[in-house]
Amino acid sequence: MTALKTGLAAVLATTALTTGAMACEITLRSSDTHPEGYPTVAAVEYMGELLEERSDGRICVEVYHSAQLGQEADTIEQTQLGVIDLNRVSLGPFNNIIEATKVFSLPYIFRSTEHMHAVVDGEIGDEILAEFADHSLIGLAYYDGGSRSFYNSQRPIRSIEDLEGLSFRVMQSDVFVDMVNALGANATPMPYGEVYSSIQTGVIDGAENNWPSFESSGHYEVAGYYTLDQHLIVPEVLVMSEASWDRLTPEDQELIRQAARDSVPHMRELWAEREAASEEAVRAAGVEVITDIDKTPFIEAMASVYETHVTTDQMRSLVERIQGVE
Ligand code: GTR
Repeated sequence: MTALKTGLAAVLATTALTTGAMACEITLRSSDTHPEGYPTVAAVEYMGELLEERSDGRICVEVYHSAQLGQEADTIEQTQLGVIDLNRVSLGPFNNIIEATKVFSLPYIFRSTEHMHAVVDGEIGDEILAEFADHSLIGLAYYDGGSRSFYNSQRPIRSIEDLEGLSFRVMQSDVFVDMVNALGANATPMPYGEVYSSIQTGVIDGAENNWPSFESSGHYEVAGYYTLDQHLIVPEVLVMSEASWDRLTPEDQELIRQAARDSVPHMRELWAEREAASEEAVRAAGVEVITDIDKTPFIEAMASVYETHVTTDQMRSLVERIQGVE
């Protein structure tokens, strides 16, 4: 925490949402764990360009990529406090804070990326975004996060049996801990930034993620087996600090909301390109990719995760409605 504070203090020399800085009257500081050029980083930069143009240069966005402002769970707290204005994160780290976000983090809840798009672009997506308001945050938009699969340093995983005894890092969410344990493996929640060295030193055997993250994090260098079981399609989310939001006029709030929405189609294009490029790079590096996998036992093993986490009427109804979306 002290290290985090020192790091943040160094980067954020002044308070958030400064006025009068350079040509911009309002500068929104945005956090992202991914490096420059990653689709989420590029999408928020694009949103900033739209905003600057539409506000005649008054409103600007500065993206602090590569976890410069901290690991996701910490940056979420900082955003709730108003130290960080905008934050692009996975929905996963919100699971333990906002119960309804769990519904998009349930294994195999979405049949495909198209199904996920239909859900988040519709009224269910809006309902979940509205939930952030009770937690000092404004939900602005959903971004793509591909599908997540297991990778490890030990052996090719071709069935659930092969997972037994291996330890996998998961995002800090009880849903993901229960998911990995239900498959007979051991879950270790830890920040993204610690995964590479933890696999390298044998603290854990592997982790799970999408193609672009597997590639850009370099995890493929230390985990040579990637099994496309595609257990999760977790959307990413762009949120704003309510404290920063409340300091803006309704007109400027609307500009931000609209620019965030308008960055989504661009983000989806960038994502599709990067997914293909990352897959090519990882395969070229010699990673063994296991694609001939029967997902049925994986899906069946998830029943206990649903039993544990889908316990309220709200959650049950959300699951049913999601399944009913074409
Ligand atoms: C990535 C996601 C990040 C972060 C990371 C993780 O796919 O884009 O926001 O959540 O996974 O596993 O921590």
